[in-house]
Amino acid sequence: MAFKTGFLWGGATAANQFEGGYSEGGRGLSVADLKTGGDVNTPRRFTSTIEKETYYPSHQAIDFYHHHKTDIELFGQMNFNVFRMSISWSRIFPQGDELVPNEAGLQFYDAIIDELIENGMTPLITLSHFEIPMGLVEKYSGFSDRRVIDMYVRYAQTVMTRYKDKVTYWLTFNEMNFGTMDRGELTTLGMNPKDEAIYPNGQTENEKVRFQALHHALVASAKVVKLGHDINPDFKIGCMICHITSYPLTPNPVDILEQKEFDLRFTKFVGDVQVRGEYPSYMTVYLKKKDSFPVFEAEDAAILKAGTVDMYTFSYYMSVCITLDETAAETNGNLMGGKANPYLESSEWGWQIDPTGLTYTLLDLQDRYGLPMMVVENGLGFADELRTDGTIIDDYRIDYMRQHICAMDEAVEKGVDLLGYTMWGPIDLISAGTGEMKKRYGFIYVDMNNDGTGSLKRYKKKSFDWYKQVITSNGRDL
Ligand code: P53
Repeated sequence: MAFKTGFLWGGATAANQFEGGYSEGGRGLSVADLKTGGDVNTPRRFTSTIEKETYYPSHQAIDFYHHHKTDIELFGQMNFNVFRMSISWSRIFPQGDELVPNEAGLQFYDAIIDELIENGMTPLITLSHFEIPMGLVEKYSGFSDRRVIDMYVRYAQTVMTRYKDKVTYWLTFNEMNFGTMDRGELTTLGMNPKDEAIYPNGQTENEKVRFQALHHALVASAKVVKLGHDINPDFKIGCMICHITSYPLTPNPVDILEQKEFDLRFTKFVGDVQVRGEYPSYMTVYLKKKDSFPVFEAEDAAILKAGTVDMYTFSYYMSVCITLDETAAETNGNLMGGKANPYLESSEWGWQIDPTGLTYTLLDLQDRYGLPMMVVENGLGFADELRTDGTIIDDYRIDYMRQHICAMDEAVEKGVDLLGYTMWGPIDLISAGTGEMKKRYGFIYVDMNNDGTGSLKRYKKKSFDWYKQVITSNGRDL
């Protein structure tokens, strides 16, 4: 087995899917608090104000807010040495444009970070995981307004300074490449669907403004990488890319080319900017042709160059097939739009399980960037069953993870520089895609239903002891 000594093993979470306590401790509303529940066939809705009779999963989430001490102890029992979490921006700057942070919000994270460290974990912090304060959405339409760069930088400066001696690993934005798709404009970039200046006459998408907003977020990310290094030169700051690995469905050269373009425009573009510090020509030309290339201020090129990341981190759940053949079969409910691969099985949510694709992806990324990497999300969403005797026998999850850990091992054997692995949702939490509770990833079961009812009691699944043994043996005992 090839994992290096000190390899980081743990789990990953996001505040809006996990924390709850949405109105406690002076916290302001975030965009995630206005997203309703849904399911594999029903998209989540965004409501501009909170509707009385509607259930919003982020408000309580799994109530880590009131369970953090015991939840963190459970992670410690599995011997995690890293824990990925996000800070809720609106807990620190409730409206987003204040000059002074909310001390109660900072004190909440003081406690969390200290508990993690006491339980043997180094924190890995995402500054923005699918959320932005609603104040910034309403007043500025998020990153479409250049002034929001400074607000993000102020927020980052506040937390990076406060935790400079306790936190080494930081990620600027979660899966920022969703900003290249019309799905990313609200959660990541904060563009207000009610903004008539962006969406006149009932228009629901505005590519030109979206790429301008994404550009501002890329500038903000680069500024924060530079700032972080000034605050503590030992900081390791990463990009975080939704790595949808794709294959051509057939050897027809037109499919090969189509796949290449999907890979570059959706999967690689944002990471290319964050690693290399400039826009790649394939994207510049593509956007200019569509009149969607963003306005660069005089200093932007230099900012992007000065703020390149130290590590490449990404999520990996599945792969998809790409073809020009519109009649090719799709996978059920898969929001990514790729086609079905006849060699792979899918989860209930249509995500095609592909461990070999993880080895392939790590080799591809090593070759492209030569940077240290971390797989910061991976896992299997499954409708687990809590038996009457309080057990959950999740052998399917153990199988999924075993195969993906073997795939990482193979990549490391082949020369990939892998720093760590934080599987998604070590404790069951709210699904980002569907807002359901039913799509569970954890080693720890949370007794809660899709509508938020349930005791919130925590139960260890069979995979709990299995993962502990994996960590204790540094990936040898699978
Ligand atoms: P859920 C789609 C495709 C790949 C990753 O997703 C994705 C998504 C968004 O649904 O997001 C990441 O909960 C994201 C997490 C999210 C996790 O994948 O839809 O960073 O917030 O929960 C799993 O099953």
